[in-house]
Amino acid sequence: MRIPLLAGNWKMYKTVTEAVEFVRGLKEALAGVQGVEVAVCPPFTALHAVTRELEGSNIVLGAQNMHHAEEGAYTGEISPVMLKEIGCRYVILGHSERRQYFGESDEDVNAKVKAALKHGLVPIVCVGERLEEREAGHTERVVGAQVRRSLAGLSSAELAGLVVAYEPVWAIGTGRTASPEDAQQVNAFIRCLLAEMGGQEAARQVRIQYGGSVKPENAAELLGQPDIDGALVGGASLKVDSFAAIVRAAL
Ligand code: G2H
Repeated sequence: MRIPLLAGNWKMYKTVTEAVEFVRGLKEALAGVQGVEVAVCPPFTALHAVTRELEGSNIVLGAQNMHHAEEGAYTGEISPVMLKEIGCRYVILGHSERRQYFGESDEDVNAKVKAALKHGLVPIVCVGERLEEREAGHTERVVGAQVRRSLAGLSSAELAGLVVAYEPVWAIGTGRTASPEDAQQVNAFIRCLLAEMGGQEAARQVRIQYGGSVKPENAAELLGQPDIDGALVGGASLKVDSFAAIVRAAL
């Protein structure tokens, strides 16, 4: 039985003040909710304030990126040790915006995934094809290569414990969502691939989210698919009402 994970990826939104106010509202909106796991992934600057605000609640903390090294002369970077210390449970890795704007490769993502696991963080590993790749019929080839390379060299137990987020690039922040059937098809394909890589048991346990313009209106249908184990939510996670409605759609 896989517990769905609803994670809010705030991207570069919310000051510390706004983050604290938001989390207070979300705690209230989700009080008593059970059977799903809820995470918020604020910008680095708000992690400390949010972790304090989340104490004693049923909401957990995630980060949006990290460096693979424990420490070092890497100006502007944040390490897994720092994220762990501040109370993060999850870290989003290889988001398409990181790949597109900051040149992250599957090999970079792989190094980060290994570092996250080593330090007890659960990676949310993002994969997804571009519009032209989908239209050319290359979705499985592209997503398959991303999964194989980003998760290379992991044990079955490590594969079983992480989270994969399928986020078709053409559906991110565009208002266009993959149909529930299309998303299910790719998530099922990813699960099959993970069975090849880590065995049936690992594939049965691993959680595979969908991400890309998830909103209250489409969440229930997406989350109702057998291989969609939650959502990585961007825009709609920035308002308490819409994020809480998406969480409730998973119940
Ligand atoms: C995809 C998603 C969150 P949005 O980037 O990871 O954002 O829901 O705004 O498409």
